[in-house]
Amino acid sequence: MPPTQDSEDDTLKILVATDIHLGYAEKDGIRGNDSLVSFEEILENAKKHDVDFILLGGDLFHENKPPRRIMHGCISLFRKYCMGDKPVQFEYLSDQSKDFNHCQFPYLNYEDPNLNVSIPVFSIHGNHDDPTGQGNLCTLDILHTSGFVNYFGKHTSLEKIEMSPLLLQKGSTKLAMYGLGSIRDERLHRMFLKKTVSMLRPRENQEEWFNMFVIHQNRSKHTTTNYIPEQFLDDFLDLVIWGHEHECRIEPEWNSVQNFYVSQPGSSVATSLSEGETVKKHIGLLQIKGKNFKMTKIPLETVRPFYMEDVVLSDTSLDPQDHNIAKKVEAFCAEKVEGLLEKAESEHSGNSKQPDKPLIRLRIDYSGGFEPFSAHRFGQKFIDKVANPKDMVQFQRKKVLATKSDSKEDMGDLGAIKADALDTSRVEDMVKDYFSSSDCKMQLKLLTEKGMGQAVQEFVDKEEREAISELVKYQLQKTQTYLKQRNANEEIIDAEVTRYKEERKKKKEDDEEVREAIKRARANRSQQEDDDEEGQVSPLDSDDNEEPAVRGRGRGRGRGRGRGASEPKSRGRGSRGGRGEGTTTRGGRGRKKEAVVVESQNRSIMDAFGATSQKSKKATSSRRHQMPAKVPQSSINYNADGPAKVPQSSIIYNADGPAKVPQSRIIYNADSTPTYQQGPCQAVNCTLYTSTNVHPQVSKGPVRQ
Ligand SMILES: [Mn+2]
Repeated sequence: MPPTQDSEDDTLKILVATDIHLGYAEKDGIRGNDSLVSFEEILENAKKHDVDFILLGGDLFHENKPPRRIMHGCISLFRKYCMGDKPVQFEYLSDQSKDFNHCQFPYLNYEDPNLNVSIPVFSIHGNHDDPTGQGNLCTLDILHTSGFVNYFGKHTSLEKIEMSPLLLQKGSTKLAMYGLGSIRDERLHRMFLKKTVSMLRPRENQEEWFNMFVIHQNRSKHTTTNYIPEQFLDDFLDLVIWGHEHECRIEPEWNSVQNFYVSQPGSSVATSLSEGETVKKHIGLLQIKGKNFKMTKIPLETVRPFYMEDVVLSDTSLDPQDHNIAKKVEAFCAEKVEGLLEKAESEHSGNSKQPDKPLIRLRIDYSGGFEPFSAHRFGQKFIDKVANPKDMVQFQRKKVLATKSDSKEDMGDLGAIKADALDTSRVEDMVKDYFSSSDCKMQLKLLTEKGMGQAVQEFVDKEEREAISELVKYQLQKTQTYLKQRNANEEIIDAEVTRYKEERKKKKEDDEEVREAIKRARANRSQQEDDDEEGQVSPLDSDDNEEPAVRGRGRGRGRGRGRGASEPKSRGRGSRGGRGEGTTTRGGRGRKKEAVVVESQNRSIMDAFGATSQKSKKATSSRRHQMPAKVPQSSINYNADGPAKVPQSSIIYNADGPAKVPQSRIIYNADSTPTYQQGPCQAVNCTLYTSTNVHPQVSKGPVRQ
């Protein structure tokens, strides 16, 4: 039933999306445009559904410094879909100059007389596109200043976060929208515990406001402190839009302890071949009327299909003793892939922009005497049919657990649990674990574990490719200088090195060292990027096309269940550097050289190590891979005459903002207590959620499934 005109006037319509990751696998000849294509679909939907505004929950960009082509694509799309004459239908009640005081133009883009905005976009930043460097800026600052986005939720104080909401009103509906851009989970966790995070509420007519919070943090428990429990959040909230986790759980989930709903839209592009990413991608049409809301799931039709299947060889009729077993195993797996390809064909959305070549991942458990086969050779067979021929298969073995019976079911479960636990680890923690639990030979003598962990994190999250090699170089240099000063001779050199390392650890010099290393890495990078302008293409760099295990998987992105594998400690140093094929040669079992195994569990770290050293060698040639020819910009029609309202050439910088900025009419009150009760509606599947005056008799079950 179409809503009546009356209710339209009172209903705020918001298009909700998070984790668009523009520029993911940007250099991949096949997948290079996936993120932009889906982004266009998202914006098309905003236009089609005639929303009041678009709300983005962080990680609009995959990289902190997105390539020019990606930034250009993004701006082109914003310009195509979000500019125009359509009037903005809601009122803004809070003080713009305060809400956006971190921005050069501290006011809303649609209130700028020089801009003609039809669909305002509100966004917080994520962990991939967070503010860094001089001026503490991020891509959203650029988009805010250029008038395409209203960037909110930037809190720079490390001691205290005080969130005041953006206050919007449409008809009788009043929305208080809180936002918090991504902060390192540990730090934010600590701040919550110290009670230094607070949310301000309008003092008057508190119960009339619908309170929504947009956050971009780990939601699932990784280690004890690197996630944000829902219980930390204020219970006066009605709805939390949770960004960062890539699995689509957009259907609002009722948290009966906190009495609010959580909706986790998930990403619009798969950035890892993990289970969470196989869930069908959606965005949401959020309608808020009074204290009620309705979240309508909109399936994304242009997302590249991704299928994953587990194969347990010992559960099949295959016999490991068979003299021809290697061939048979491979044929068996090829058949599985064919099956998935058929499925992909039959499930194609019909949208011409949805790519035909799916992502495929087979997780092959080869325990029970089977041998892995060459992932590379296997992938070659599907090079024309699959988007990721290089990393289709992942081999893993179940750990033999002495205490348990070897019933396969038991093993399966345990394996899964184990895998899950490992997957959710953060890179830093994994580095620390790796060095502290490995035997003496593996422990670091000269480098500090913490510094190394941070450098790896930087490599992963920001793709600061030189971070690790620069840290190594820098720490080495410092140690050499120290040894020279102390005239250390050969006999005492080991002891001196250890001593020096301990001293630095005590003085917490690693932090400073990492900063310095990253500074150097960045300097290197800009140098290389200049060199890249020469347009050289290095065939050696084809591994850039890989979805690297390290790319942005840290901090719980994608929930990466697929990464778990057994034998965490069994891999020697010889397994480094296997990033190129997404495979790793394992030593020690007399296996043929071509038997390659993807054991992803430590892979990201080890590959990061290996890849960095490779990168630094290669760096002088070129880091640019083939530029995909098909760029979605082609779908944008440029108008030679320009838009009707051509902006004036002279921009007047006005610190006070334009005259139209409404004065703050709202008085905030930090310690108000909510007086109303919220609860779920009766039927789980009913589309209309209400958040007031309903007793939560029907529990929607635990928040985490
Ligand atoms: Mn994220």
